[in-house]
Amino acid sequence: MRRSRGLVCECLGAATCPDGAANGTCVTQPGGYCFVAVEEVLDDSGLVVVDRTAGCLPPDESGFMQCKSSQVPHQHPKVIECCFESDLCNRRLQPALPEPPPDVTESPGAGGAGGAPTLLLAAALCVALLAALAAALLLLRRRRRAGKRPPSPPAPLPADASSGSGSGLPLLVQRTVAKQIQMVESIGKGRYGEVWLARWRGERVAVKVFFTTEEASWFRETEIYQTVLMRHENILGFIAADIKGTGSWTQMLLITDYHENGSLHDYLQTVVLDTNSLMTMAYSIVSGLAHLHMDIFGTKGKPAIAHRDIKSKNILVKRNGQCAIADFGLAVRYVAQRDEVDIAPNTRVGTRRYMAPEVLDEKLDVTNFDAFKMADMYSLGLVLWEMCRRCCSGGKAQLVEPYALPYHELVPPDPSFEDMHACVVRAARRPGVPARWLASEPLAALAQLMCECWHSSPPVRLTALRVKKTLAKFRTETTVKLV
Ligand code: C9U
Repeated sequence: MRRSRGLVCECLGAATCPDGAANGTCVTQPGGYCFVAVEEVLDDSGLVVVDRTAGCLPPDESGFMQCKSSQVPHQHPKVIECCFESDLCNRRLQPALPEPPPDVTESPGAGGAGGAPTLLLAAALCVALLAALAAALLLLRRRRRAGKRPPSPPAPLPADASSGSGSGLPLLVQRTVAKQIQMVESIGKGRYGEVWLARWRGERVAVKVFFTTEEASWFRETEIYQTVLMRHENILGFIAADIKGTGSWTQMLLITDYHENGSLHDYLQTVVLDTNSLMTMAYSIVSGLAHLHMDIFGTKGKPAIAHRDIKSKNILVKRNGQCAIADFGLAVRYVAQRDEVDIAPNTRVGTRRYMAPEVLDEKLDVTNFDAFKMADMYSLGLVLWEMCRRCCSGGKAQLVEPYALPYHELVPPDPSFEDMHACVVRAARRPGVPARWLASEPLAALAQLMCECWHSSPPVRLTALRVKKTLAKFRTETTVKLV
C-alpha cells in the first residue's frame, strides 16, 4: 500500500530530531517510517548504558533497509524497530537488545578474572570513539555544504548527504531555507493557492503557498521534485518544501527558482517571437517533457513520470529563452519493478481546456502508464499551437495572430467538461492552422508536429522523444542553410 502523506513520529535524541524537536515529534516524507533504536553506549564514566533514540526515517531502501539490517546484533549492539501503521506508532515500540552470551561476561575460563570484560570494554571504547569521530566529520561536512550552496540552483547532492529520497537538499536544510524566506509580493493566484516572489539570502525565489485543501497536491509535487535524477534545465528548479503549523492550521510551501518572465501564458500576451526563439522554446519544452517521460534504469535510476496538466500557465520562460515545466501536483509515476502506475490519491483533475479526448471521454486506461504520456502529448500539441500564433515568420513587420487560448473560438471562457467533450470528442474539432504558417518552413514543421500530437487516436500521437529529435534535426538543417 502506498502512503501519500508523511507520518508523525515521536522523536527522541537531538541527532534524529528536526531543529532539536521542541515538541518531540517529526514528520516523515510520504512513505517514510517511524523508528525506535536502542544501543549500548558508554557514558562519561565509561559504563555501558542503553541509549534510546526515536524519530523519522525516509521511505524504502534508505530508511526501511536500516530497520532490517540493524536487527543483526553486532559487537556494539544496536537494534532498530520501525512501524508505519499510524501517527506516533513508534511510541509503543520496545526493541530489546540481545542478551550478552553468558560465557563472555561470567565464565572465569574466558580469560580469567575480569580479562574478557576489560578487553570488551576497551574494544567498545575504541568503536565508540571511532563512531563519534566519523559522526563529527560527517556533520562538519554537511554544515559546510549547506552553508556554501547557492540558492539557485542548488547543486544535487551526493547520496550520502541528500535527504535519502533523491534530488534535493537534506530535509533539515530545506526546513532552514523555508524559515529564512521573506515574502516580497504575490505574483499569481489559482485553484491551488498563491505564488509569491520571495527573497532567500538576498536572492529571488518563487514560493508556492498551497491552500489547506490542496494538501495532496503539495505532497505529490514535493515527492516528484525529490525523485532521483529529476533535476533538468527544462524542469523548474526545486529548492525546498516545508510544512508548518499545528492541528487545524497548516501552511504548505514549495520554494523554487524564480523566473522574471513569468509563465509562457503571461509571456505570449505581450511578446512576439521570431522563428529562432520559437524553436528554442519549443525544443526546450519538449526536452523537459522527454526527460520527465523517460525512465532511467539502475539502482539510482529515474522512474518515468507523466505530468497530466501540461498547459502554457504551467511553463515558465527563462532569461535564456528556454522554458521550464512546473506544477507536478497531479503527476503519476511508473514503478517498473512492480509494473505499476503510482497515482497519488488526489481529487484534483487536469485543466479541462487541455484535456485529451480520451480523458474527456473517460476512456483513459489508468493502469496503462503510456496512456498518461500520450495524453500529455495531446496537451503539448495545444501549447505548440499557442506559441506558433505569436511567431512572426516573415520579419517583425508581419502580422501575427493575437494571443489566444486553444479552442477560444469554440468554447466559453471557463468551459465545462461537457463543453469540451462536445467540441473535442463529439465534433472532433482541433485548433485552426492559419495559411500563413504553411508558407514558413519552421511554422509549417511545427504545424505538422502539433497535428501529430493532438491526433484523436492516442497511439498514433508522436512521443516527446520523437518530437525532440525532429526539432533537433530541423534546427541543425536550418542552421546549415543559414551558414
Ligand atoms: C501562477 C503560476 N506559477 C508561476 C510560478 C509558479 N506557478 C510556481 C510553481 N511552482 C512552484 C513555485 C512557483 C513561478 N513564477 C515565476 N515567476 C513569475 C514572474 C512574474 C509573474 C509570474 C511569475 N507575473 C505574473 C503576471 N503579473 C506580473 C508578474 N517563477 C517561478 C515560478
